[in-house]
Amino acid sequence: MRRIDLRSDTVTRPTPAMRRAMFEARVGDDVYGEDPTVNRLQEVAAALLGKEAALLLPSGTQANQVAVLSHAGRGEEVIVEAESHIFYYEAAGIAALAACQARTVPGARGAMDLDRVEAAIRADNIHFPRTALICVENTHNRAGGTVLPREHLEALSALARRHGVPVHMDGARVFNASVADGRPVAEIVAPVDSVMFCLSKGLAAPVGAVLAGTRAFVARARRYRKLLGGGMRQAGILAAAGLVALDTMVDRLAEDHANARELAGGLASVGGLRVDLDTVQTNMVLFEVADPAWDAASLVAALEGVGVLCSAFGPRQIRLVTHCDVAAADVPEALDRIEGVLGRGRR
Ligand code: TLP
Repeated sequence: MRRIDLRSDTVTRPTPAMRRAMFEARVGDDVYGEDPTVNRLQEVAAALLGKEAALLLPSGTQANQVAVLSHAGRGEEVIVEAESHIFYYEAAGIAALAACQARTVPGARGAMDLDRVEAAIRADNIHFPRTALICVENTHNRAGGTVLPREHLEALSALARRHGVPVHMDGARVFNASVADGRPVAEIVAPVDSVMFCLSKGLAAPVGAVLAGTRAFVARARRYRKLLGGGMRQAGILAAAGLVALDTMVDRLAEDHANARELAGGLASVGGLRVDLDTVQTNMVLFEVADPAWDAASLVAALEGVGVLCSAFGPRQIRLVTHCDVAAADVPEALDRIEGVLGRGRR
C-alpha cells in the first residue's frame, strides 16, 4: 500500500535537480565567509526578500532564535502570538537562550489584536522589562496555514514603529503566503524588520533556513549563529539545493494549495469530522474530530494503519499538510482511506 505522508511539508525529499546541484556545488569555509554557493544563496535570498542582507542557518528554529538574540537583550520582553511556533514549539528558546520573557497575545487566524499588542508594549518604568521585539508568523501554522492579511501587517508595523519596537516575521512558509496572495514575497515582508524562511519545508530542500534584515542585523545574527553552533563550514552543499529550491519550487506551491482545498472539501463531507474551509488558504488542513468514538490520537494511529500519516494538533484536532511528494491523485485515495477508517459514508 502506498504511504501518503501528510504529517508535514518537512518530510519532502530533495529533487533530482537539487541532488545534482549539491554534487556539483563549489564550496569553501563559510565560517570564513568563503563558501561561494552560500554567498550566492544569501545574495539571491536578500534580493528576493528586498532586505539588505541574509544568512543561511541550519534550521527554522535556530533562525528564529538567532533573530530574537539579535534584536533583544537579557531581561527584555518579546511579544509573541499565543499559538506561534516561536513560543509554542521552540523549547522555550526565548527564555532559555535569549533570557527574555515572552508576552503572549492571542490571535485570530494568527493575527494578533492590535489594541492588545499596543497595550502589551511596556512604558518606560524601572519595574518593567523593555519591549524589545514583536514576532509574527506568516503563514500561521497552528491556525492551519492562514495568511496574515496585508492591512493587518502594515498596521502592526506602523504601530511597532511608533513605539520604536522592531518586528520579526517567522516566515517559515512565507512563500506559501506569497503564492496564495499572488504578491511578490518582498512586498509581503516589506513591513517587517527581519524575516526567516525555511528552505526545507514546501520548497523541498533537505536542510536550511534563511534569516534576512539590515546589514547590521545580519552581522549580529552571524555571531549568534556561531554561538549556537550553526557555523557550518562547507555548507555550499546545502545552499546549492536551496538555490534550486528558490528557482524551481516556489510557483508549484499553488499545486499544494489546490490539493489542500480538494482534501478539505472532501473531509468536510465525511461524517464525524469538522473543517473550517475558510482557514484552508495554503497547504494545510486542520480538522476537528467531532465523532465521540474517536479522539485525535486514536484516529491518527488508525490512519497510520491504512498508510495515511497525519499529525495530532490537539486533543481533537488533526493537521494534514500537502507538499510536492503528495500527488493530486493521492487526495481522493487519502479521502477514501479516511472514510474507510471512520466507517461512515459521505453525508
Ligand atoms: N514546524 C514543524 C513542527 O515544528 C511543528 C511542522 O511540521 O510544521 N516556524 C514555523 C512556522 C514552523 O512551522 C516550523 C516547523 C519552524 C518555524 C521550525 O523550523 P525547523 O523545523 O526548520 O526548525
